[in-house]
Amino acid sequence: MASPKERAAKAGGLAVALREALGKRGGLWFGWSGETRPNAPAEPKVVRSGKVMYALQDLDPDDQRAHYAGYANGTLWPLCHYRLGALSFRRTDWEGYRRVNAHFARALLPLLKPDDIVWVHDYHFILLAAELRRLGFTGRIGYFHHIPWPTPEVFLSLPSHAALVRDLAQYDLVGLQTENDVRALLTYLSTEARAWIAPGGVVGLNERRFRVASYPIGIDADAFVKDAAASVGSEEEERLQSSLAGRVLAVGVDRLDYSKGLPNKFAAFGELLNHYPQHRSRVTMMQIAPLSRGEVAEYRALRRELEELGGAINGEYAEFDWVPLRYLNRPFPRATLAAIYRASKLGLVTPLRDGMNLVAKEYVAAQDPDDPGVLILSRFAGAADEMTGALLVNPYDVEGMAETFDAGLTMSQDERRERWRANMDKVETNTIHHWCERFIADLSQIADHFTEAPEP
Ligand code: GDG
Repeated sequence: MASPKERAAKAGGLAVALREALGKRGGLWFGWSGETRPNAPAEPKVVRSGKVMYALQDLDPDDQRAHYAGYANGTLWPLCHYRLGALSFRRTDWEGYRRVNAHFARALLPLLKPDDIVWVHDYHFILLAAELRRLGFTGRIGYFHHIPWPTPEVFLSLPSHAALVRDLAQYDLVGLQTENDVRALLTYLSTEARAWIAPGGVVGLNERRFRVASYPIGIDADAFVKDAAASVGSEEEERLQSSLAGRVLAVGVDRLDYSKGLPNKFAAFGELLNHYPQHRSRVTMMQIAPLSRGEVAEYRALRRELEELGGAINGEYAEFDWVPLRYLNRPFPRATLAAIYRASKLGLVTPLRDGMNLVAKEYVAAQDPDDPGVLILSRFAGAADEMTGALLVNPYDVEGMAETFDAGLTMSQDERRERWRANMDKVETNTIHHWCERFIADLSQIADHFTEAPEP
């Protein structure tokens, strides 16, 4: 097993930024060890590294299946991404999800001091605050939801919606990616849960007060700027350029996930070659799509669908010296991604629904300011709120997307620079470090919000 430090380093921007924030203040990093064993006791393995203590908890294999592939990725993930057709709900999964949250709380509690602040990440652990409160913890607990929060009509499809939100209310601060997400949760709270809402997103639900606010996540912009600039003239960049032989590159980087809209993106690229034949043999699309959640059936079906679609595009349009679509199912180092982003004239980020989408911001950060590429972005990605210089698309409109790809490929350099500047201003201002600090500062001072917002 990799050491906690190695795991955090591999995990990319978010884990690195959190580790840095913890390293500065000192603190505890608590999570799943990645190991399962029958009847695992609630006793994490603890390792100290500098000012940070890493505590990693094992899980029982049946609990892990019900929690991770079951309720988290089979129920909550499709629900929050508006994919009700892919949603499966089993009471045994819900019970497994509750057991894992309770197990984690029992393992975490002995490591907490009363005045610690606790920051919980993502939909796998929505019940953690409530479980900690049941064990007597009264300190501040915040939660950040990395994925969209669905509108009440969609959220009500979840059979356990009331219990989930009752426990969510045990956090002091609930952070969401966008104002849209905040609106969706507050509307549910006021209409379905009969909560009162005060300005600033302060919520009163029975005896509890908590706050809901948006914290759009950012990236480590400097790191991408540096990696991309360093790639110019590198051996890797030369290999890439010589393989393109003067052709234009369009890039997509997405986990192989049905929320990312990959079949629609492939179809739009096929449509571009079909309806705009001037781009045939001139534009190459590269889709990097590392495999994800192979234990969930929908992901295996998606993989087969993409292999068929990709094969059909290449079969139809390839020349003996040009393959239109390069489709890669494995991850690449961050520096390689930065080099590919920079070499690409189009960044294709077209999810059907996405909490934020960091690839959109990484693509912007990696561009050459004098000759930047064009970001094509789904209006259903959280990033669309900030990336006002992007060309927005509706991924359900395949012909419309092909038209926008063409517009991006033929855009003047002046317009590209102007649009890039607008995006880059946001990427540089709202970095991952800024995001971390803002959330922690708000959680630390949460009591002020409650006194400033009396019950209406
Ligand atoms: C969730 C939400 C939200 C991808 N391929 C490689 C690689 N990646 C990196 C990207 C990017 C990250 O993975 C993916 O982040 P996204 O934001 O695009 O999407 P999710 O994984 O679905 O993340 C999302 C995010 O949480 C943060 O809150 O934005 O909406 O769904 O950083 O670069 N990294 C490397 N090689 C790869 O091949 N090194």
